[in-house]
Amino acid sequence: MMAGGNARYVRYIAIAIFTLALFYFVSNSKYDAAAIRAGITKAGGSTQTETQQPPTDGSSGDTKQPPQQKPPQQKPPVKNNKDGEISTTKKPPAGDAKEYPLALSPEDPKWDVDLVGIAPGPRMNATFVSLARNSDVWDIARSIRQVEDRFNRRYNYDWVFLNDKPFDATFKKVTSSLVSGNTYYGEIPKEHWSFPEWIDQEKAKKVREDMAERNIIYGDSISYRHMCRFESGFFFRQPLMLNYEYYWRVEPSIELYCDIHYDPFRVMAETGKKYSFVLSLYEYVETIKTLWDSTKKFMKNHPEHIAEDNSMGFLSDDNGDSYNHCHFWSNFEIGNLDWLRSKPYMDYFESLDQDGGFFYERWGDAPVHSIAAGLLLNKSEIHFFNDIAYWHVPFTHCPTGEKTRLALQCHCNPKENFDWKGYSCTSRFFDINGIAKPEGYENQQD
Ligand SMILES: Nc1nc2c(ncn2[C@@H]2O[C@H](COP(=O)(O)OP(=O)(O)OP(=O)(O)O)[C@@H](O)[C@H]2O)c(=O)[nH]1
Ligand SMILES: [Mg+2]
Repeated sequence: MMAGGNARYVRYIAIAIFTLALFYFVSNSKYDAAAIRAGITKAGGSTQTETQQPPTDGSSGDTKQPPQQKPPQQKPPVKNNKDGEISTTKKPPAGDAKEYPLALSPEDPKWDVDLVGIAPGPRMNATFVSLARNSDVWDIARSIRQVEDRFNRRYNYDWVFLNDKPFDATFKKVTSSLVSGNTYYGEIPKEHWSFPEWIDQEKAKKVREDMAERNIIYGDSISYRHMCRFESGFFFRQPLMLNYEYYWRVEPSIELYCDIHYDPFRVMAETGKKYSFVLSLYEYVETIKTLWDSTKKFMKNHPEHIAEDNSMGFLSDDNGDSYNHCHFWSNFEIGNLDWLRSKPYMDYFESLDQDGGFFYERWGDAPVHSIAAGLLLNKSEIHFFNDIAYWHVPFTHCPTGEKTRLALQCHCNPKENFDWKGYSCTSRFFDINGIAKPEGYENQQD
């Protein structure tokens, strides 16, 4: 009994020693492996762990995935450094040279593999839209490149081009090569780009001559007037536009200064917005002398169209008696086409069109859209996109707040931000909506 008991103790001790030895070797070998891997990474080579991750933004096959499919993690981690500023840690892409051969010309394999990473998530029924002449081709090309680089290369929304003349082959070739979505080209019918029969041609001519004498910008232009009327009442009714619910208007020679990280169309759809802007200002009074009188007449004739919680406070300082000339700058707009096609908007446009101010004055589509949005929509349906940094000669919207600008990799000069300067109406928009102004706005007032 005693001898059997001793043998058991010896066996227990032997097992314990063996287990300890095993644990020692295993833990030691783990330590070695970690140290070696760290050494390789520093030298710039690849490791097992890294090659299992996606090589770079939008690796091969990504472009063919439906947008709903979740793509690999694409953003490098963002972290705060010692000073609390945002910094982005960027690693060189992993993958060996054999798997990713240098592609120096379009004929080489994998030429366009790394350029486009498709954003996950749903797409809205939306399109970009540009009214342009054939001669605008290089200016619109510049705009498209900006929009694609900062946003659409990851979303691939369509682009509709409209013109009062047929687009030529160069225009189509250049623009379709730049747009990542489908491109469509529409010719505007004559009735949407001409004088309505009720316009007194003599009277209209005298106005143009008078405005030319007084050096009112575009005052003597007939085509500019057709353009303003078309943008006010017809672009959303073109057959190509009937396919869509949301639009984003893009003009030639604009700039986008920051990455757009989310889908603005989706913001519109999911938060019930119908109209949006990035810049607002006072209209040149000489061009819209009787626009408010016409608007008041419309309000009287159609009280049923005026929204209960409207933005009259943005448009008027005396509760609607007179217009303060504030408007959203319509060379940028993201909006809902169904709203523009709705009875309230159409009744407003037709009432203005009958009054003839597109030709007897020089009413712009910006005040027309703005007054319509201000009166026919509830406040909650109008959105200010602080994140979309934008320039159209001569004004800049550069997001207020350094944190935002760094995170969005903006390249605009914050000093040029127009938002809080005296001639902007954006401050008023914040006030009537009870939105707190962003930190630092006081330093950008002049
Ligand atoms: N097809 C066509 N498009 C036009 C015509 N006139 C203007 N446009 C377009 O209408 C939009 C507004 O015209 P712009 O000339 O940019 O007018 P603006 O923005 O008031 O003035 P700018 O300071 O010159 O930009 C742009 O997208 C132009 O390309 C025209 O006669 N035909
Ligand atoms: Mg323009």
